[in-house]
Amino acid sequence: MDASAIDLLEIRDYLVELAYEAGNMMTNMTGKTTFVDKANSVDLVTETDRAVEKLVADKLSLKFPDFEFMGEESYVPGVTQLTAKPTFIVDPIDGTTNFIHSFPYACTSLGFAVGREPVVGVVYNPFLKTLYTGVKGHGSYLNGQKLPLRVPPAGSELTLQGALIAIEWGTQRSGPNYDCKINTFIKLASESGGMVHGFRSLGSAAMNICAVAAGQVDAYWEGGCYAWDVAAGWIILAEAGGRVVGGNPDEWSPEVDSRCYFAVRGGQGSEKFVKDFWKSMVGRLQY
Ligand code: LIP
Repeated sequence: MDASAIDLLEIRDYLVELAYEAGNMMTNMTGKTTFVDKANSVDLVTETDRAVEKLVADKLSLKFPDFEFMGEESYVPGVTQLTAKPTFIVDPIDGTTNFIHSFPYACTSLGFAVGREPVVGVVYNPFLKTLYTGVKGHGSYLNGQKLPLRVPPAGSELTLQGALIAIEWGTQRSGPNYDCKINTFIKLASESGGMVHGFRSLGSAAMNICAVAAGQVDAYWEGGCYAWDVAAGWIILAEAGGRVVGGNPDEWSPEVDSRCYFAVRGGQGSEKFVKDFWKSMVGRLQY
């Protein structure tokens, strides 16, 4: 089914309703819920993650029974596959570690893709009450304000040296991917390397991408997260004039489930910025 045959604005409006319901569950439970490890002691899941995903999945299957669903907590490695069918791609709580610590950068990330392309995104942080929405061809907004919020001065170029870049440690804390990230962070920050303005780590892929869409962060680089972490933010960023390219060099059109991403805001010089970033990488990410 082609996206043009689907009422994307109806999808957005319903996802906004679900986001507010999920947000109420999150604010009621933050700091109180138990949690368990998944891959290791920094890859966490709570009963609220699971409860929110069940609420969202059940309501979506009733409302849109012909569409597929992919969620973080029901994903089965090697079994669950993202097809070209219209699919909701959901992270019930993105920033679970923040949620556990009551650090207010946790959100629910509700994406919708057709032909494996994100076309609707809703990201809601109930702690800061920030609702990001994006629909293909209809722009993207933060609490009703059109994105990007920050537009750099005319004539200014996007360059590594002036960039604020969102990064994440992720859950792999040893091995070649970890080494690639750490050594690339050092090179980007160093006087002889990128001498970037700084790094920010919001602890949520979705919040990082939305900060890029708002123009408040220039880029976000991560390897190891999943389609549900980025699908909603992907279209929110695209509708704000930015784009997601690969987290490894020369990957200009990554798949939403490629697990290696470099999200970049719109602006003059962005293509050279991407190439300069890729040149600064120490090694490649492999997921
Ligand atoms: C998180 C991502 C983040 C990544 C973390 C974790 P979760 O998702 O948003 O970018 O660095 O390891 O995967 O687990 O909070 O939904």
